[in-house]
Amino acid sequence: MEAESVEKTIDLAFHARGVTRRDFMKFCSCMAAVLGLPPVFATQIADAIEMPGSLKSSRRPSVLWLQLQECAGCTESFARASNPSVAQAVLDHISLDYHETLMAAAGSQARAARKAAMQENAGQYVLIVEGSVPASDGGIYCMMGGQSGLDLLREMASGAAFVIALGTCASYGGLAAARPNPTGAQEIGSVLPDKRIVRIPGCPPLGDVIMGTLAYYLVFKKPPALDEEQRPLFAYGKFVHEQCRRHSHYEVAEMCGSFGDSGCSKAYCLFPLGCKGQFTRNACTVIRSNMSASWCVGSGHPCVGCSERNFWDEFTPIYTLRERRDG
Ligand code: FSX
Ligand code: F3S
Repeated sequence: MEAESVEKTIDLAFHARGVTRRDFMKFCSCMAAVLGLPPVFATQIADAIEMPGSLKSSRRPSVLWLQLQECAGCTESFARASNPSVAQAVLDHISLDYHETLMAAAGSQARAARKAAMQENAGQYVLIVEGSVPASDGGIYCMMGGQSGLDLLREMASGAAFVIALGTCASYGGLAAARPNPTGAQEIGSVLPDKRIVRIPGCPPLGDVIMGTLAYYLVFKKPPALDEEQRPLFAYGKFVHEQCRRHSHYEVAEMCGSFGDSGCSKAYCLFPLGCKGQFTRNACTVIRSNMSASWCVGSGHPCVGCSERNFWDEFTPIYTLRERRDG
């Protein structure tokens, strides 16, 4: 694409969503902060999204978003990132070529757009997968246009440069894989053994963590640093409990005893009500959800551990205690 048309495309994408240059730069600064990068990287993120200089002649990176067995919460969360208009404009600009919930096309038109994007960007596109893959009985529990989600996932992953398992369902199987798992739901990695997959768990995951991971990939052409579970360290490096504002109450045993009691009104620790923040790695305390409005514990509800493997089976019933750790 020529330099001038690249500039026009991003201007149009921003204009259509009422996004100013100032909004965009603020968004890039926020992404740098989310990623734990020094402020100077905001310019690099802006450059990578706009593709200036020598990169102006390159194609816009294509993103394909596949929804399997899930509730669309990951998409909702993304749409409620801290600055959704800018995030959406950036996605428009970097070419979100297939997303059944967000795209205007449906049915055969959507499938045609997906096929065209896969062919034109073979080996180069980013694949974001939301939802677990039902593998029992040949994959018949999730069919799209006559094709099983299992087949579609394999087909779409084969040409992807970078695969993101978005949400706890895609990362670990999630709700559909909880006992007794009637559809044989699995994490996507189990049917893509040859692909390196970045996990962004959470039910739903944090919108800014999704965008931050994409922004990092655009700048550095590789995924951010990952932990042993292939989760970005910038978001999953610490336990919720370590950064919780109620931690000081935990340390002196100032606890809520029941919902609505005097401890709750003083925002004491929710551990006796089943808080799983000690066992859960995520950045909710810092990044938060719903346009940075709040997060579970901030709203007075115990952390349910939604970003951990098997949390539906192992962390339930929700309002029951788990063994206490030191610290
Ligand atoms: Fe829902 Fe996504 Fe949970 Fe799963 O988020 S919020 S059930 S992680 O795949 O849509
Ligand atoms: Fe920790 Fe949850 Fe209390 S995160 S500080 S146990 S409210």
